[in-house]
Amino acid sequence: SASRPPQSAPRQGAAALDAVIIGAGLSGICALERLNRMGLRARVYEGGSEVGGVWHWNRYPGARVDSEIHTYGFSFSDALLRDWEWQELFPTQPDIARYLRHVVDRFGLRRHLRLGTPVLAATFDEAEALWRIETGTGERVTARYLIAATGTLSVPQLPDYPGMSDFSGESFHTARWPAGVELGGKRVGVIGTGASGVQVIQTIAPDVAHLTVFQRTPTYCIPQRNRPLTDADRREIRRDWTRILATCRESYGGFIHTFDPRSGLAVSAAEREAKFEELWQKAGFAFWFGNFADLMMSFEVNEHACDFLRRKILARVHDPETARRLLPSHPFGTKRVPLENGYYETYNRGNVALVDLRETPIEWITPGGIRTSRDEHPLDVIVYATGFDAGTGSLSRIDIRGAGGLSLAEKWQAGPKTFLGLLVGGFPNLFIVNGPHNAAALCNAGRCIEQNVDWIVRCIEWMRRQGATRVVPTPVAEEEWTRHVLDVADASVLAAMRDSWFFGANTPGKPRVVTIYAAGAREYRQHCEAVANAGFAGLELS
Ligand code: N01
Repeated sequence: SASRPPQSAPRQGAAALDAVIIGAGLSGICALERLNRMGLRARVYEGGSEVGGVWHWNRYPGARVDSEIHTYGFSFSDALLRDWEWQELFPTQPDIARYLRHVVDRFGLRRHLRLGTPVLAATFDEAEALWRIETGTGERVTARYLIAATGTLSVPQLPDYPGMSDFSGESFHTARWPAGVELGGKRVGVIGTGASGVQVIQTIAPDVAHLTVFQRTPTYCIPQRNRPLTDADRREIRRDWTRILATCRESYGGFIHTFDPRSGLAVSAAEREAKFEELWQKAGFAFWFGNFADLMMSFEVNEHACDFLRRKILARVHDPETARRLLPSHPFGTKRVPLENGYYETYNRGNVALVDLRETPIEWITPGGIRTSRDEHPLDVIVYATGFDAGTGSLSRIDIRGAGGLSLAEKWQAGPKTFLGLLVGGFPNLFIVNGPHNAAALCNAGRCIEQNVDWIVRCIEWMRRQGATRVVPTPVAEEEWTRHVLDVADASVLAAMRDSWFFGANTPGKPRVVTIYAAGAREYRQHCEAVANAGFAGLELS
């Protein structure tokens, strides 16, 4: 349980700022707004030239959100909800980036931002109980609390094929899409078929001369069923706002979808099929997070869902050979499920070809294209939709040093160790939003980020009430949470498929350790609340 408050008066006022927040994405903006509202002196450092985080960087054609937008935006202001008019159920990247800029301006947060200013290093000063922060522009500042809002998927991961730098056309990662790229009339290759690859493939196919998709592992994609929002929709959303938020709060993934409480084995085959079809017809992640309650725990139920989705793919793709290559074999949901709008039909186009890298791996990138073990594919543009150094990537690139000079990257070398994904042993006053061991990776980011920030704010308020200057999880608390995260993954269908960013698989040299908390957002929140309600059990104050 929490240690007793210190007897002597804490050192106060030594830090220039109360809090430094690293990153101005959804998490950083949310944390800034809350701390600012509390009256704390908080500042955000952001490497990008604008706010937005993933919505600033991921400017590839077709980038759009996978959460129903009214469940994704900030919930702290009724006025914001009333005034902002979303045009689509799943809006595009430019619309969401515009919304985030609007939030920053409307709530007077811009003066607390330093854009174009990446944080390079942060060192905990034990004598003063504060963080010393250094930025890429040479700024040095001190703060009592360091809030890492650095994102789960913010460091692009490129493959290391021989010859990549010799390619004579244009090549880039989806998350670093350059301005002014013209794809019309060009031969384009896309490597990777995760959520980014699927969005870019289905969007650019009609515009390019020829598109070659290089697929290593097929995934189950489910229909997004995006549509324009009407005035009636917007009225309904505003009217039902409280209920919508409550539903998200009690759901597995922070989405509007909630699991069917029945087991998928407690119903007849016909009922199961009817349920799958009903879910498949719905928008968003209904098929995932609105499915039978044991979808992610029972291999048998999961396989029924996989079989259903494989039949959908076979029915949509005309060429039987291409359809066969698109059929996944891993359990559903063990890789993040992309939402699609006509993705499978893209393969019925005359100008689109699918290369299966399991049959014919890429051998090298030539000046004129991509050479597999079988053919040379001539290309003008190569798009790397190859994902991110997920979970720990952004934090391990900052030189973060805790008590005794301990390096966070070194501490996490064999996999992350955290308490609730929010705090790290040996790193006092460091709070991580939406980091590893958090439910956020399988969650509707808007909702889970707010939950994280609420908890952090509550913890800081509690510290300040006690007159404490230092908070850190006990070794036992950290060990127990880390064990629990691993156990939950082992008990679910996730254990059967470790070739995904959930396990760091796409980043060479990374240990295959689960980085996500798979029990879901609701259970995660209950853990967080139990800790806070028990006087922040597991934390040590001084
Ligand atoms: O990245 P990924 P992403 N050679 O890691 C392949 C979120 N997101 O950018 O599966 C050949 O999922 C790799 O193949 P394999 C979302 O959480 C959200 O698409 O490893 N191929 C895979 O096909 C998502 O999960 C949204 O065998 C290589 C692909 O590249 C996360 O971001 C939109 C390769 C990488 O897929 C990441 O998605 C977009 C290699 N060397 C993203 N290395 C929305 O909400 C990797 N691949 C809408």
